[in-house]
Amino acid sequence: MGFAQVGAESGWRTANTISIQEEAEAQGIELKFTDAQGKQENQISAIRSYIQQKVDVIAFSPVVETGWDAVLQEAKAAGIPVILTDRAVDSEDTSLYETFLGSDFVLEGERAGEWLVENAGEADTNGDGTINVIQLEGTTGAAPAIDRAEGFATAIAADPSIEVTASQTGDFTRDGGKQVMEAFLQADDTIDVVYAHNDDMGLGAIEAIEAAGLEPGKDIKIITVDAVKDGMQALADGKINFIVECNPLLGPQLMELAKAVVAGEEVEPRIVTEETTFTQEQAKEALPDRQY
Ligand code: GYE
Repeated sequence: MGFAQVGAESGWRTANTISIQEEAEAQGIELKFTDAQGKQENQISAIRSYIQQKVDVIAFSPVVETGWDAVLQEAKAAGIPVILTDRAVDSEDTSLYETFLGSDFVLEGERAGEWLVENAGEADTNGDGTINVIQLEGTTGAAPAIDRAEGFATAIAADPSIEVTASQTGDFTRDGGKQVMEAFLQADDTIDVVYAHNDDMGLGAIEAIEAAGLEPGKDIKIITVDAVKDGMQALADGKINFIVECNPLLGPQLMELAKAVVAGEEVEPRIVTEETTFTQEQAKEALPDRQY
């Protein structure tokens, strides 16, 4: 298997990489692994090199949604099956890949927004009747950034007092979240809620909020996605208010799918990962057994 990974931008990504590497070894699959450092052109050249090396199967997690048709056509022409994992491509020709294994990111965004609608009263931290939300977006053009924004917007439309007043990318990194949040805090003193597309950006925002002399989780409510250990710890500590889970442990299912595809078996075109959500109380219970 040739696997073209996005990079090492977050705790989620690290857990995902470990899951893939460990499971390949456990199942006796020879894994050629590359880290694209967040760049689509690096992923494309990794995929081209896997085609040249005539691997049996290519799997990858596309950095962004668009711009994959040419390289996927090359793989198809070479007779090498492709499996998409974690993130999707927007190619109209679905014969370019065998299956897509990963989360429903729109649903994740909806779950984040629904929690806010249900907890709108307590989220209005300055009591002015409107709930001003700052959105920290994932990587521009990435499926989870696009879909988590869309799902959230759909859910909060149920309550006209909730409004996303500013939205900017923090590139799914802790540093990115911190920097964007610092700028937002300087420009606006009416922020009630931060909705971060992943835990790492939320954790960066916490640093910025504390540096500004405010209390994260109280003065400003924080909602994130992923539920990696550091995020869950911050949730249990009361600094994050709600986390929507996104499961990175895709290795076992990916390797099973790869074997089936290489054996010429039909596989389901879309396999959705099962996920849950966590409140502060639930995080305290779940933390001791959390694997990642
Ligand atoms: O939520 C984020 C990571 O594609 C689901 O990418 C993944 C996202 C995940 O960097 O932390």
